[in-house]
Amino acid sequence: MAQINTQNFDFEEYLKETKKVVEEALDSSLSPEKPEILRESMRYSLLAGGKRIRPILCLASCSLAGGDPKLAVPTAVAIEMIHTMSLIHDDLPAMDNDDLRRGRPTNHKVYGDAVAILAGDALLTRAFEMVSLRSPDVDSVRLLNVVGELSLVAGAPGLVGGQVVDLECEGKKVDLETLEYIHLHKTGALLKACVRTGAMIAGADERLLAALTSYAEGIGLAFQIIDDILDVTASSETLGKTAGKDLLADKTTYPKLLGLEESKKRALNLVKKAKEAIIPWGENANYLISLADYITNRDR
Ligand code: GRG
Repeated sequence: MAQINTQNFDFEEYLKETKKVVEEALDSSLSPEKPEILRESMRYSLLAGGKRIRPILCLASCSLAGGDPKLAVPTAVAIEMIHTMSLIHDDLPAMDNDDLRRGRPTNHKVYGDAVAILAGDALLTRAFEMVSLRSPDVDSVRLLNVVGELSLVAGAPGLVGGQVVDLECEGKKVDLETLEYIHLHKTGALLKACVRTGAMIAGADERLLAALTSYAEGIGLAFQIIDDILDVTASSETLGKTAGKDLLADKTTYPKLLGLEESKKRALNLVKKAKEAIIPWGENANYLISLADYITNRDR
C-alpha cells in the first residue's frame, strides 16, 4: 500500500489505490458467516460500493502519524462495518424508511426487516472482532484503545445518541445548536474515530490526537452540510439514495436554516479550519488535507 510520497504527490492515484486495498479487505473480512442468508445480507450491503471515505481517512491518518497503514487495515474495515450497519438500520421502516441505498434496494427491501436488523448486528460485532482478534502485529494496548474509541462512537455517546435526538426532532422546528448536536453525533463521531484510531495504531501522541480531533470536527460538520446540500441539488441516480428526502420528511437541514450559499460558505470555512489544525505536520498531512477538499467538492 502507498506510503506517503511527498515528492510525487498524486492524490487521485492514492485514492484509487487505497480504495482498492479497502475493497479487497472488505471482501475477505466476512467469513465464516452462517446461515447463508445472513452471509448474503451482510455482503449485500458491505460490498455495495460506497465512497469508502471512512476507511481511507483511517489509513491516511495512520500514515500521517508515521505508521504502516497495512497495520490499520482491519480497523479501517471495522469502521466501514460500523458505518454500513448504521446505514442498514437507518433505512429501516422504524427509522428513515428508505428504499434506495448505494444505488440498490435497501437491505430490508431484499432480505426483510428481521434479517436486515440481524445483519447490522452481526456487522457491528464483527467490527470489534476485526480490531481485537484480527489485527496481527499491533500492540495490544493500542488495540484496546481502538476498541474503547469505537465502542464510544457506536453507542449512546455517538451514533445511537445522535439518531435518537434526530428521531425526536422529526416534524419539529430545530435550531442550529440542536442540528449540530445531531450531526456531530450521527456523522461527526465516526469520522473522528476514523482519524483517531488510525493514528492510535501508529502510536500517536496526545498533541497529534488533539489536532486530528479538531480536523475531524471540522470535516464532520462540513461533510453533513454537503450531504444536506446534495439532497437538494443532486439526483437520486447520482447519489445512489433517494434525493429530496429531507424536504419530503420536513427535516431541518443547513440549507433550510441558512440557505444554500451560506451553507456552502460554512462548509468551506469548516474545512479551512480543519486543514489548519494539521498543517503543522507538513507534507505528511497532504493526504488528509486533500481528503478534506474531496469531502467538500464531492458530487455524491
Ligand atoms: C445500532 C449501534 C447502532 C447504531 C445505529 C441508525 C443509527 C444508529 C445511526 C444513523 C447514523 C447515520 C445513518 C448517519 C448518516 C451518516 C451519513 C452522512 C451517511 C452517508 O455517508 P456516505 O456519503 O455514504 O459516506 P457511502 O454510501 O458513500 O458510504
